[in-house]
Order: sequence, then C-alpha cells, then structure tokens
Amino acid sequence: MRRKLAAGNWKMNGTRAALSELDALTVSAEGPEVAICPPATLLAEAVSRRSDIAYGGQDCHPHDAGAHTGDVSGPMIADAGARYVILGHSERRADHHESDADVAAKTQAAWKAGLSVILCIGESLSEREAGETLGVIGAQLDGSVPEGATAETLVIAYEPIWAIGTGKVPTTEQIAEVHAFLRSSLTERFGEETGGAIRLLYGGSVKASNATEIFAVADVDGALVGGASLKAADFQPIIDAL
Ligand code: G2H
Repeated sequence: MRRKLAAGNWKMNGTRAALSELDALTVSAEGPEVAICPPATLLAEAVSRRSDIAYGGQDCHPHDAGAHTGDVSGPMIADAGARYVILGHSERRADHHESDADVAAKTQAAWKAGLSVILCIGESLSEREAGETLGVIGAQLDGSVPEGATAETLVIAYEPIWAIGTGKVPTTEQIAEVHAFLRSSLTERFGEETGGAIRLLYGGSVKASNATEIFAVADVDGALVGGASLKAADFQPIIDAL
C-alpha cells in the first residue's frame, strides 16, 4: 500500500513570514503525507516550527562539501532536518543545464546523505506533439535514476514541462498513459515489489479545482504542487482530495 504524498514546491518564493502558512495546514497521521520544500534559507526554521510535516530541499550538489559557491549539499539539507530533496526539476534542467547524468550523481549524493529523492521527469510540448513522450520519459528515467532505488529513497514526479505554471493540465488519459508506463518501467528494472511500491506523483498546475480528477487516475500517488502550495488555503483542499 503506497502512502499518498502531497508535496509543496515553494520554488524561489518566501521569506520567514511565509512560514506562518505552515501553521494553518491541517495534517493527520492517517491521511496523506504532507511535505513542504521551501527555499534552503527557510528549511531549518520550518523543521523546528512544525514536526508533523515533512520537509525537503529543492536541489543538492553532487559533492558533500567544497569550493562550490552558492550551492547546498545533501548532508546540509539532511542536517537541517529534511527528509526529501527535489532533483531534476525541469527548471533546474533548463536554468542550470542539468543533464540526466547530473541528476543521477545528485541522487546518489542525496541517498548517501540519507535523503529520499523526489525525482522529476517530463516532456516538452514539442516532444509531446512529435509523439515522443514515452521515449523521452523512458530515457530520463534510465539516465537519471541510479541502481539501488527503493520505495523509501525514491519518488518519481511526472511533470510535463508545458503544464508547469501555465494552467494547462494534461488529460486524465495522458496522465494515466505516462504513469502506467512509469510503473511498468520501474517494475521491470527494480522488480515487482520495489517497482510496485515507488510512489508516482503528478506535477504541473495542480490546484483545488483539478486535484480530485487527477488523484482518481490509476498510479497517481499524489502531487508535486508549485504555485498552489504557497498559501495554506490553496494547498489544504489538495491535501484533502488525496
Ligand atoms: C511544477 C509544479 C511544482 P506548478 O513545477 O513542481 O509547479 O504547480 O506551479 O505548475
């Protein structure tokens, strides 16, 4: 039985005042797991503010420490009290030219630090229109996910690039096709037990008004939510829809 996960990706939004949004969330041990991935500057304070929410970083460097100005490492994120780190988000792949090999190296570093990785994959609009979606996603999965993945250390987030922050959402058939493909790829590679237990999130313009429909799709175990996770009033109905 896969526990549902509602993960909020605050991206580069929020100063300490934003942490009051955490206080307004209602979560329960019987309900879905709720995780918030705030900017790195807020991680430690968020952890100490409320412990029934899980937290995550938004990226980590492949090395544990060293001369890498501006970067944050897996051990630093773990030390701040986080359980998760988002890796391979399309904004990182685009803004910082991260390749699948880079994401795989970061994933190994995160695992070494004891973090669970929310690993993002997804196709561009031109790739979808060219009928290349499953090929692109399969290549990203093969290239980004190292050997040794487990259900405890890996969550996959399917985020079609054209649906991120745009208000456009794939049809439930399109989401179902990709999630079924991800499930069969993972079971083929990691075996029925592990591949069947790894959680698959959908991400891209999830909001209260579409969450119920998306969560009804087979093999959708939750969501990675950007804009609609910034305010508790927007995020709560998504949590409650799981
Ligand atoms: C996709 C998502 C969260 P949004 O990037 O990762 O953002 O919900 O704003 O489309």
